[in-house]
Amino acid sequence: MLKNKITLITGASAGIGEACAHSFAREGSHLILAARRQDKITDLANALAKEYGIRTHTLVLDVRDRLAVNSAMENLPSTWSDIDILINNAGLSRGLDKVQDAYYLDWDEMIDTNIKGLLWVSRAVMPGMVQRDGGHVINIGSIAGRQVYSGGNVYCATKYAVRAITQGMRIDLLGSKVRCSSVDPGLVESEFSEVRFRGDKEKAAPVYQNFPPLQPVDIAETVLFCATRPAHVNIHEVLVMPQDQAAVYASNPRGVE
Ligand code: NDP
Ligand code: 8X3
Repeated sequence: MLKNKITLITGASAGIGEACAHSFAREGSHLILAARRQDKITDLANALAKEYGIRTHTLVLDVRDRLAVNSAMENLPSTWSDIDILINNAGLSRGLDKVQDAYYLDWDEMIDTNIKGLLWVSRAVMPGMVQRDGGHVINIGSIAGRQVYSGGNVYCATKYAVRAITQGMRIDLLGSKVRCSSVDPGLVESEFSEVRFRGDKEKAAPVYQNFPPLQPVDIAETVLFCATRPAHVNIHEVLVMPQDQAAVYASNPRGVE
C-alpha cells in the first residue's frame, strides 16, 4: 500500500521519527528525512536505502525557521515534491518548572518547535496534497495534550494545541481526499527526557524505570496503521499508553522487568 509513496518525517534523527522511518521503509515508502543533526539522518537514509531498496532524501532543517522550511519545500527536486504522507513528529520539552519560575527561552523553544514548526511544515506541504486531492497528515500529539501534569504547563499547552490544530485541519480538509490523524503516546523511551533535562542523564533515566515504557517502534507501527487504512477511512486520533500507565498520574509502579 505504501510502495512508491513519498513520506516526509520531521524529527527523523531519533526516537519516534527514526522508528517511523524504519517502519515506512519496510513497507516500501520512499522517505524524506528531516532533522537538524545531519550525521544521524544521513546514516539512517543510507542504511534504509540499502536494507529496503527505497529512495531517500535528507533535509537538514530546523522546523522553527519558517523561511528555511519554505525554501526546503520549494527547492525539493521534482522527484520528491509530491509528498503523500507528512509525519509531523519533530518536538521537544524543556524543563519541568512552575510557570512562576520558568525560563522564558524554554517556552519559546517548545512553542516554536511543537506548534509553529508543525504549522510551518504543514502550511508548506498541504497545498500540494489538496491540489493533487490526496495525502495524509499525521501529527504526533501526546497524552500531555489531554491531561496536564505538574511542571508540564507549557509543554502540555503545545500538545493541547496540536490536538486543536489536528481537529481544525480535518475540518479544513473536508471536500478533499486528504486525511488527517493524530497519534498521541504516553511515556515513550527515547531521547525525549534527556532533551527535557538538557543532557542530565541522572534526571532522565528514572523517568523510564517505574514501569516498562512504550518503545518508539510501538508508536511507529501505530502511525503505519493509520497510514495504511483504505482511502475512505480516516483514523482521527489514537491514544497509545504503556500497559502500566492509565493516566499521567496513574501508573502501576512495578519496576521495569
Ligand atoms: P526524541 O528527542 O528522541 O526525538 C525528537 C526529534 O525531534 C529528534 O529527531 C530531533 O532532531 C527533532 N527535533 C527537535 N527539535 C527540532 C527542530 N527544531 N527542528 C527539527 N527537528 C527537531 O523524542 P521523541 O521521539 O520521543 O519525540 C518525538 C515526538 O513525540 C515529539 O513531538 C514529542 O513531543 C512526542 N511525544 C513523545 C513522548 C515521549 O514520552 N517520548 C510521548 C508523547 C509524545 P534533531 O535534534 O536532530 O533536530
Ligand atoms: C511526552 C509524554 O508524559 O512525558 O509527551 O509528557 S509526557
